[in-house]
Amino acid sequence: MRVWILFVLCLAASARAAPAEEEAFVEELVTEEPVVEEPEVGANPVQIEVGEFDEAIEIVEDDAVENACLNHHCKKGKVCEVDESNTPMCVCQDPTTCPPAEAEFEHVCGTDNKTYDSSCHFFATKCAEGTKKGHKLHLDYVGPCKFIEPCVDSELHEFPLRMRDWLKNVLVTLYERDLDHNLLTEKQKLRVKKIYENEKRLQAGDHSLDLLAHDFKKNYNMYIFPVHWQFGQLDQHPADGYLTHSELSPLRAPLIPMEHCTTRFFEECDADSDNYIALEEWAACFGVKEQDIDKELVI
Ligand SMILES: *[C@@H]1O[C@H](CO)[C@@H](O)[C@H](O)[C@H]1NC(C)=O
Ligand SMILES: [Ca+2]
Ligand SMILES: [Ca+2]
Repeated sequence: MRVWILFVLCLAASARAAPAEEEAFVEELVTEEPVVEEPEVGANPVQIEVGEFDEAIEIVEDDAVENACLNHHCKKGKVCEVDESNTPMCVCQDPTTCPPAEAEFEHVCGTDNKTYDSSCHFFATKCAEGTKKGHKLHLDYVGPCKFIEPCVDSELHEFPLRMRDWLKNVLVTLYERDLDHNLLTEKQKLRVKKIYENEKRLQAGDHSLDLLAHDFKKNYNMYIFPVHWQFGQLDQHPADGYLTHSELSPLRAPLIPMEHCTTRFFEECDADSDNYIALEEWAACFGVKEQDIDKELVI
């Protein structure tokens, strides 16, 4: 549980810091070199063509190349290159140009159940595959691929019990720490204040599933906002009321190795199987009643 909480603290902080990143995934979790701006030595055709003695020209062209790509942002898996007329464009990154992974935790597992050295290697491969076959390769989870136990029905029902309790605790923790960090907006703070100050609130701890189920019935109202809040945290690329696979990734990918029901839970959450999780589907998965689903709470 503790790991979960730390993890979402990071998530919340980074979501507020960089709300407009294109690929929603782990940029924050797997630290990566900013690969975009600096072309590899030797990979730049201009440098190769320039003769030994044309040093002055080389410098001028080099500057121009750098500048053209400087403010040209490419999404994950792509790098900026310039064509003959010095126009910057994003092309698939060669996976061999990715920095080598230094530890196993940098590995990621794709939905093809193949282990990739790092998310850089993964996204570079995904980019290349996309143009070849158009098949949908996604990042599945953080860490090397491993055997994940099938999730049985009884376990599946436990997942939302823990997750709801955890979301509520995460918000209360954010609220407590907010003085220094500005982790919540004013609107969010008003909502969490009510939960925080409620004396009947179940304090954070390792609770039995029976107690969690009982508390959900008794203090149902306290869980409505946390469920909406998490949806809003994820629904940002774009914020359209639907979660795509990559929007869900920041939550899902680190969770799968710890909670083997994660995949099945989110699959079944997409009740109409259109590959998007709508707010209504999300809320229903977490036991929020239809009449309590409120777009205004996604703040
Ligand atoms: C995925 O790969 C891991 C490790 O190579 C293996 O143990 C596991 O059974 C595979 N899972 C599936 C669904 O094939
Ligand atoms: Ca969205
Ligand atoms: Ca759906």
